[in-house]
Amino acid sequence: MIRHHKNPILTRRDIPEIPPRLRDVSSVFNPGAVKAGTAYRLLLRVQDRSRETYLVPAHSRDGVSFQVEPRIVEFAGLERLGRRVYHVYDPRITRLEAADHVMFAIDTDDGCRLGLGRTTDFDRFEFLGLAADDNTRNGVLFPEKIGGRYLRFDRPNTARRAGGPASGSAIRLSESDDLLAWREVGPVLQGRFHYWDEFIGSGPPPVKTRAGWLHLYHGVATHFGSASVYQAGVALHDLRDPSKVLGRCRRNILEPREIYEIAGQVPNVVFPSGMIVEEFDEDGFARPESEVKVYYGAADTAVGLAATTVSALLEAAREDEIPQCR
Ligand code: BMA
Repeated sequence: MIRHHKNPILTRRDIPEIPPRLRDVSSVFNPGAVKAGTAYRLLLRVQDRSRETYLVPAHSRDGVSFQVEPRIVEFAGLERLGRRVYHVYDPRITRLEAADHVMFAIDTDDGCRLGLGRTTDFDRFEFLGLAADDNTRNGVLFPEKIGGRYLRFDRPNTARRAGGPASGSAIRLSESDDLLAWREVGPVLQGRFHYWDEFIGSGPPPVKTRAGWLHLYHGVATHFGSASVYQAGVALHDLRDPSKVLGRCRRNILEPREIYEIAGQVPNVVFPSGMIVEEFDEDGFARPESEVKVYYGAADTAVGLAATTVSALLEAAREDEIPQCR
């Protein structure tokens, strides 16, 4: 992955004041991304000194210089949820059946849930409902039905490292008939203890290639003194049965190295959450030579952009496994 020379491409200074709710912004990170025609769109996670979290849209013609819109995205209908919502955050965007579906984390009094929203114009966002009734995070919808049902990867949010927030060490595949009621199909990836990805969670939604579904994820190394290190990795899944893992990188593909990744609200974090593949073939498969743009949160403070190609990601996913971690 090659970091863009303009990194970090978005910092708190790029976010306009949106009074009365957003003033003197502290951080912008973990964006969802989608490309509509020639327009790149991000949904940014923005916080100010209250540490309340808002989703703010941004758009761009080149995928690098973003115009941040002075408005906060509201999901119409969320107010009818009937429970207190502390934060809506870490949106992942999937174009599915001609609409952009946004799956996000919701912090409630019962822990974290997944919520699902939808938009067709990035102007009006509709809340479709809760899409998990247990503590779950990092839900990423597949862009098409497979075997007649909707699929997603998600991550039960039930493990906790000493003194740390809730996390998890297993990504599972889930299925649904209506996008709101989900059943577990089975576990697909486990954390590899003692290595770079002990705790894991999906990154951006999976991308279809002729070799399988490309799946970026984040891995957390928890065995260092006081700090955890968040890195990015890639796995490859069978096209017809994504619970089958065809390959998984041995080494991370992006790790905190630059100062804006090492220092910030949460140090030592790269958190991939948006991915744009530039070229697809006539059957809807990502072309191997296509450029890939990966948008990621850096130290929970800024947004980074790193570029690669589909074939480089496939190559990384086909690395030899770490011995005994199959
Ligand atoms: C995870 C989530 C992300 C965050 C990351 C690093 O557990 O809370 O939103 O970016 O930790 O702090």
